[in-house]
Amino acid sequence: MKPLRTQVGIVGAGPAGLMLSHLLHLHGIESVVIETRSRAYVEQRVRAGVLEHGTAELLEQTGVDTRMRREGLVHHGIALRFLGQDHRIDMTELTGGRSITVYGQQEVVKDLITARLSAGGVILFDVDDVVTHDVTSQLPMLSFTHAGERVELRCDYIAGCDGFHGVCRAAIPEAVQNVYERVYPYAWLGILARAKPASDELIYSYHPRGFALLSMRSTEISRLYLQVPPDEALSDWSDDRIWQELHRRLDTERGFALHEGPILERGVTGMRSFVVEPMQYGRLFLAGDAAHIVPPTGAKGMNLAIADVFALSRALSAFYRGQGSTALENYSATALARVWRAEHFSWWMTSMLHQLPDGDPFQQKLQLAQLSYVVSSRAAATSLAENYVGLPLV
Ligand code: FAS
Ligand code: PHB
Repeated sequence: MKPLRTQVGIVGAGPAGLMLSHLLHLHGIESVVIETRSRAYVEQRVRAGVLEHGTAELLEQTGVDTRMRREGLVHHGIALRFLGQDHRIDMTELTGGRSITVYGQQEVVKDLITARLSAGGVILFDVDDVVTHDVTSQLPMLSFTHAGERVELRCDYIAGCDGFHGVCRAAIPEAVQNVYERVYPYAWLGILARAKPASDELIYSYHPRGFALLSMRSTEISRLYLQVPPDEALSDWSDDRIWQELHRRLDTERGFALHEGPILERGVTGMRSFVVEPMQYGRLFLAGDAAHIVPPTGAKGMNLAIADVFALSRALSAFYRGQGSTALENYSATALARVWRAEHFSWWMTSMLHQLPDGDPFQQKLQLAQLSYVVSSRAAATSLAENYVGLPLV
């Protein structure tokens, strides 16, 4: 048994865990990150693609923005496409200068790993059998196997950043947990293709056959999504079928030249809303997908993880500076206020843009009325814009 000691034990090397370790380091607080997967795996895992204004600013303010500023695409608007017409939402104009940056989550992960290791940070990859211990004591512990050796890591605090399928949420007794959940009757089939994006900005397309999204990763790589049934088998979708359906759902009255190309990555992602309250128990704090999930329609998942750890890092910094533990005690309430705002926005965008399985005509009329209102009312467009670019970090 190998004993280790640190101030904050962080479970998970995704955006939440890595950003937390980076922020704590800048506050002079030591942490150890433990991750089940390999470095290569976490750095190639294709997931989110949109950074909120505040997320991009935080990367810049904390010195991990060089590649993002070089390779990321700053966008000032998105298009809502319905009834064969495009309607641009000028988010920068509506929000007084805020924008989004299109930059893959795996790139953020790479940049944060590089920053942590360059600063002498400790990230243990390929760990197994992680167990939380004594989370209500003054000295909680993480035990795990690493390089064939069982390790006991004593910490002042544990941050559960291990995603929806991690182990940390279970450290909160079920009798203490309040779970809120909604599973949607559809999923997203997503592809990454070596094809020049057919639009400079993202296009959210409402279509009777189902929702489609045109996004991108660079001027040469397209990221595209199709609404499919929740239990859809990827094997039922040939390349031709994928492109044909994308052409149909993204077409407009004037015609739309969607560029095809080799599909580099594909996958089906289920859609759910999920929140566990509280996001803390004893000296365990949950952040990111370990505590909440949003449907990806609002591009909130990764950004919410960053917002959680921004709040947690400030609370831990206050404690270690001798300013007491009030901010730590209030972490869950602070984080949940933003979580529920993002949960609502993600549910609202998802409900407005996706077809119900039964093709309910009343629902379709409501959706078209909502879309028409959003693109014709400055107040409604401003509400969408300020939620999409992200509210200021607190
Ligand atoms: P993550 O899941 O990213 O990271 C958790 C880490 O903990 C992982 O590296 C995992 O290997 C590790 N881990 C798990 N169990 C562990 C254990 N027991 N011990 C140690 N480590 C452990 N969001 C968007 O905004 N837009 C999108 O398009 C989008 N697409 C997505 C597609 C998929 C398939 C998935 C699953 C999610 C998608 N998301 C998207 C949401 C996603 O980006 C998350 O919100 C984001 O990864 C959250 O970051 P973390 O909280 O760090 O969790
Ligand atoms: C992406 O580029 O992966 C992306 C963009 C916007 C979304 C979801 C995913 O709402």
